[in-house]
Amino acid sequence: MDLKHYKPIHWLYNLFHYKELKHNREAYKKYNIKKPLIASISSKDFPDKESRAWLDTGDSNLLASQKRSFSHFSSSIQKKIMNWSKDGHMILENFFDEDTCSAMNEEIDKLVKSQKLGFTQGNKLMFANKKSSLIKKAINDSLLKNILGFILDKEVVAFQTINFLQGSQQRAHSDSIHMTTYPLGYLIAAWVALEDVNADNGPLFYYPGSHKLPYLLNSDFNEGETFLTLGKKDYSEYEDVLDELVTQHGFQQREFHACKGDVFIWHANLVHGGAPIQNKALTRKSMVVHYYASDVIKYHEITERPSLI
Ligand SMILES: O=C(O)CCC(=O)C(=O)O
Repeated sequence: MDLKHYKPIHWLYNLFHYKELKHNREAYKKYNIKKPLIASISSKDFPDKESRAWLDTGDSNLLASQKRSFSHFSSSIQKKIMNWSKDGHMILENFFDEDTCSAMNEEIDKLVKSQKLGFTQGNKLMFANKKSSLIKKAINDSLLKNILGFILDKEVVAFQTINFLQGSQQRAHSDSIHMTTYPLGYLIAAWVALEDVNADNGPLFYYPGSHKLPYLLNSDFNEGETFLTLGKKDYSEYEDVLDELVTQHGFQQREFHACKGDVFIWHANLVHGGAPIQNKALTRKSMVVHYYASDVIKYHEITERPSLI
């Protein structure tokens, strides 16, 4: 069996990355989690199964305008924020200009050529934000962070970037199983089109309204977990259960056909993925940035590993 199946391997790894776990310290105190920061953590460690982000339990259409900072946004952004609870996503057209997108593409090319950035899991270029000040600056754009922070009603911190040169063709999933928070709902993602995207080059797909599905957690698809080992099921079991749920509820798939510079923001629980690439000769340059609210517990539900930030 794969060594990663054994939790003590993770504990040891975490010990060597202790500094990157300190972000969880205050939240462990706040939520009364009596575990070392290096220990495995998952939804079964949280007695309260009901806590959620404010716009999961309340409606942005009613609540957003009650916050003073709401008036700082343009009327177009205000409208998008008000629709957040209903839609679970938002499109910011032409958010990054042509030059900024081209500079990001050049930066990625340079990092790949110099082998400072390599492909993982087939087609992912991860953490360019740690290698490039230009990309770091773009993902910390103040308007973008203000919108994300408003939606979560908390300060947000970028956890990772993933750049794709071609469509991801990833099956439907919600990010909350990969980047889980306690309370639930405190992750948010911004997907940036670094070139035009249409049906040919494997667009992002999503299911509007699917963020209202129950958050799937280990207990919904996995079993056989022990103190020392993770559950026996593979990740594909999760994808199967989610596919079934989406079909049962009759959600309609939509594709995001984007212009270079557009940004698509999605809710932690919005079901999305990468559509098949119709023309394999085409690139689909994009970057997704996952942001956490800074003061919640942040971890990976499937492997029970606390996030390293
Ligand atoms: O860019 C895509 O095609 C999908 C990316 C994605 O699903 C993710 O990063 O969570």
